[in-house]
Amino acid sequence: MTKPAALQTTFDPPADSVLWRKDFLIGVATAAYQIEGASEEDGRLPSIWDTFSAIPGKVLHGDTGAVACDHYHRWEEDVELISGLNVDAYRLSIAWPRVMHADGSVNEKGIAFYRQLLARLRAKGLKTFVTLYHWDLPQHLEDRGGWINRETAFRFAEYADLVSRELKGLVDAWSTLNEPWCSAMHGYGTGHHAPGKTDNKLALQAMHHLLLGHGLAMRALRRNDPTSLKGLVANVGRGTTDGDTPADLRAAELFEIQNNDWVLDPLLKQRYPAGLFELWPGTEPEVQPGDMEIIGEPMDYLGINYYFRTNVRSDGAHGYTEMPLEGVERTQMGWEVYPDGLRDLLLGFHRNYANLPPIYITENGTASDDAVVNGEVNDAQRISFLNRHLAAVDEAVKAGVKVRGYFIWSLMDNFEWAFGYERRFGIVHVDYSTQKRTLKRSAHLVRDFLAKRRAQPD
Ligand code: IFM
Repeated sequence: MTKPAALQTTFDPPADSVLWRKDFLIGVATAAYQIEGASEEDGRLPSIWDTFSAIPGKVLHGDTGAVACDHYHRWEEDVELISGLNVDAYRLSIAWPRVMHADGSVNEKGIAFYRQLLARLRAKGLKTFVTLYHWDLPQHLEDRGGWINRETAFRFAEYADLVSRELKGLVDAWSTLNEPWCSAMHGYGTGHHAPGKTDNKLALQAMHHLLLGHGLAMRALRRNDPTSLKGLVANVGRGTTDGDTPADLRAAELFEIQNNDWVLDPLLKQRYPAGLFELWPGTEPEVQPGDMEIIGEPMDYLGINYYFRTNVRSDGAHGYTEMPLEGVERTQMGWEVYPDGLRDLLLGFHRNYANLPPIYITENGTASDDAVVNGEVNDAQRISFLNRHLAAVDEAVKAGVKVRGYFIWSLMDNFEWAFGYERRFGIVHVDYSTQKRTLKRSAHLVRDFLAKRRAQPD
């Protein structure tokens, strides 16, 4: 499926690129369930992903996060790995079921793990970007309705309160949620993710409670840790059409309303976009007075995760249907490589939201079928992907969008949710039978570029 392309295999941004600026943060990212393993250790409670991945047929090859990259035991080696890449920052997530008992009290062993990890990262001079919720809801909360239950938003705020009291001073930037679109849509709409429900109306309600939880958590974070940055990480998708009818053009708009505005409008305009209910009539969530003001709590930054573009056409009714383009470059996930989409979305958000906070690209990267050959991993497609997406960010910055940094997804190969361990997103290869980490060629190039940048006079 991947179109053979002339792949760029060096990493050498032009002299006027924002990448050379030392205050433009470059980092790598991971998430707890995808790398930690140790799913039953030190009092960690089961999460919805432990339950979901144990159901036959839900995850490719029956993979689970029980061991993953064994980061819980290998964190010291992994901090050395990150620090050796010369990056400025590391983005990680905290496992809610590891740090909070079911009665709401702190699990001392769980919080101690993150305290020592964050302290070591800081000691190495790395900035810490910490996500509170990257999809691993404690199972006991799912048993009471999960994100369909309004109460979960309040439990989330209590969790944010506890963690920010415990870890205050060790975090440079907090993110409340990672990709609420995926939690709501894949968790409750398509059912591809835990907890595996399949009803768009539930997805709309889950989204409302996720966003309400975000707003309540923002207030707790601000109270407990006033000097850190606070925000949310949203995944966004570019939707275009190769059709030429007004209905096709509207289909592309509806795609972006569903994928982007559904999350960004409530956060930045305190309302859901009307087009969402044009697409899915009768799915309006229950909203209580005051909810939208809580959701619209001002953010210090917005995290943007971008991966690909989707081509759509009108479905002949009120919606869109996906029409994959032929002859385009695709990744191991089957996703189209489309760097212009990142630039265009950033420019669009800049135009559309007067109160858009500064942006960090909190995830961007690609999966490829990488293997170690004679001790080396030549991930040419990833090198080309990173070069072109970073160039797109540079274009957006030059056009006036305030982008402050960029995180590669991911530091290392890990548990790619419903695709298990088959899909490799890391710039570091992981051999899951030995847990050996091997720097891919992309990691060598990023490391060497950042060493050169550091050596430049200020
Ligand atoms: O691996 C995921 C990550 O957890 C969330 N954003 C997208 C990545 C690639 O699918």
